[in-house]
Amino acid sequence: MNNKEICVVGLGYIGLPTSAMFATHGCKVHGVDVNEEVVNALNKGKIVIEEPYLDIMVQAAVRSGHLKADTKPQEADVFIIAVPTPLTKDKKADMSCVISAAETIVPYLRKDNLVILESTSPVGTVENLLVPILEKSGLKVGEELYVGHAPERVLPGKILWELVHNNRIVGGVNKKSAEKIRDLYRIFVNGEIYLTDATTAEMCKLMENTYRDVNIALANELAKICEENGINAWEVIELCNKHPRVNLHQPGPGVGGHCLAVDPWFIIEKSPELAKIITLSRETNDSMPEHVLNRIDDILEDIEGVKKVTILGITYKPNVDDTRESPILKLIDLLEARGDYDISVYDPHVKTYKYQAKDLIDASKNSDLIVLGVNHDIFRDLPLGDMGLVMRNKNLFDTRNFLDRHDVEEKGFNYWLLGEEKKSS
Ligand code: SAJ
Repeated sequence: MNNKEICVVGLGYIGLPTSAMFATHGCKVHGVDVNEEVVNALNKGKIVIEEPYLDIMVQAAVRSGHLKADTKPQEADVFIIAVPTPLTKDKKADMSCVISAAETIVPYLRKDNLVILESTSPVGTVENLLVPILEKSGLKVGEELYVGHAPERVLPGKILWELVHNNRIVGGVNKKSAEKIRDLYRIFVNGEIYLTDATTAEMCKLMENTYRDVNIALANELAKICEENGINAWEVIELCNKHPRVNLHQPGPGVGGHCLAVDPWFIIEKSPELAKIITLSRETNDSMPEHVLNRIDDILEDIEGVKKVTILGITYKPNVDDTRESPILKLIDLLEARGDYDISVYDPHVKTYKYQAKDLIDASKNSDLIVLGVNHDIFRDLPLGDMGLVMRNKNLFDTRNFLDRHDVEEKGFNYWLLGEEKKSS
């Protein structure tokens, strides 16, 4: 089994780690990407994305001769499609990459091949979109060509660990397809592998991220309600979660990333009339940057003229360099649109950004308010004493309940918290 030849189409956040995993477990992996920069870098043992330890693993795989890349597929035992499925402007799944990936592999398909879709996709994609394209090979799907869906479940920042240890769901167009996919992933997966049909696997993947999105929306709604009622939402959550069957999530400035903010729309697209809670949750989470803006307006309402806001952290979650769908970038757009805010930003994880200051002191100069947007570890011990010296007004708004209120207040700041009464304590 470990000497399989595998062709992986799409060398991004999922395709590349998966390729490296198979290659370092003895398989011969032929990676395919439309981006020549990615292909050339990979053939030199280099990567263009940031993920802990992935560079070392890719280098080892390329050096051993088990991993190489090209812009075209080649014949193999297994084909894995791991291309993006982004949202269009009107919140529909853009399946163009899956379609073109499937079409490019058709000429290379042989009897007894296995084709696996890893990309997160709307329900019915394997049966109604992928299979009809693969049938152009002349092979009978389910008998001569095995097909299924093996959605990834890994958390950016922990991808390599989670690829090995997470449980996986594998859905085939028939039982034999699912079993073949399971046997393949067994090469490196230590977690359980559960078999089902392809359509159920598609729905499972979408629902996992939707579950999280809906629960975060509930926490964000609680935060707004607590603000109105003079209660601290974070204390409510902590105490409620002492109940053995309650697991309230964390409120925040919104939900970002390429998964939670996207996948629920694939369900809404198919069943708009029925997906009521899911739609409302998406809207609730998308409303959070504006809610944060309103809080900023309130905090600074007594200041005449242009006000300066310093934003710490612009990524979609802590300790990553990824800004896709970041709610803090949406907040910055809203501040810009107001017209009477000067903005400075400090995020050491992001190399270039228009308002990026050179350090925390530079970012704080003449500022009226520090907004803690992302709870990066590096912000745990802020030099608030020094920052306060160069600020015009010493206000701090914590959108993540991350900083120590007493420490902030001891340094002479007014402390404001998302999910708590609007007045400073
Ligand atoms: N967030 C909150 N409150 C919370 C938890 C998260 O506001 O209580 C926000 C974060 O700040 C961030 C966003 O949600 O903006 C998403 O972060 P995340 O770490 O929850 O998820 P992702 O998007 O990085 O990865 C998710 C994971 N899915 C689940 O945990 C169900 C991952 O396992 C999936 O593989 C990935 O989506 C994917 O590719 O689908």
